[in-house]
Amino acid sequence: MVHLTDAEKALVIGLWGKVNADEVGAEALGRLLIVYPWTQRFFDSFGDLSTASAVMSNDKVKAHGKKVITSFSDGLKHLDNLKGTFASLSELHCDKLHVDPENFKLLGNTILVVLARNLGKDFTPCAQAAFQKVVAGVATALAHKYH
Ligand code: HNI
Repeated sequence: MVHLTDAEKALVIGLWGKVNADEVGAEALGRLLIVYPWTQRFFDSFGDLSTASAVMSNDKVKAHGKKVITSFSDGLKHLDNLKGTFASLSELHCDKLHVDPENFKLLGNTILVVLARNLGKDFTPCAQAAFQKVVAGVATALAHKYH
């Protein structure tokens, strides 16, 4: 279970308000597909993913990144109940989408990279630690219903 102190929660919510979440989602999903190209197998209907620039300018990647990050943002409002919040999405990714849950950790990593780029000096070691807990908590919650 992820546990954030009240100060960490406030830090996370405050910093999240400073970034353009849709852009973070699109860039994080794009980076996932580039850095870990085997993740492309889940998105064979997305068209051209053959080069880094094709991935980053692909409208379906952008739209799906936005969808994923909207759900992630919703999780930030429920940091004390991530498992409940992501229960049905966990079932969907397991039963219907057959996404290996290791991929949730990989996406968490690319979200951190994009936050670091966007927040610059505001992404202090405390903020990094707090967000690291959040992405780990979301990944654990999304994997919770796997069987
Ligand atoms: Ni994910 C669909 C949320 C990580 C592969 N995913 C969704 C939807 C949401 C969502 C919301 C839309 C559900 C619906 O249509 O009802 N995904 C999330 C979140 C994370 C995540 C919050 C992690 C933070 N998904 C991943 C990862 C992969 C992934 C890491 C694969 C590498 N997701 C999918 C696929 C779909 C999907 C595939 C269906 C896409 C489609 O529309 O065909």
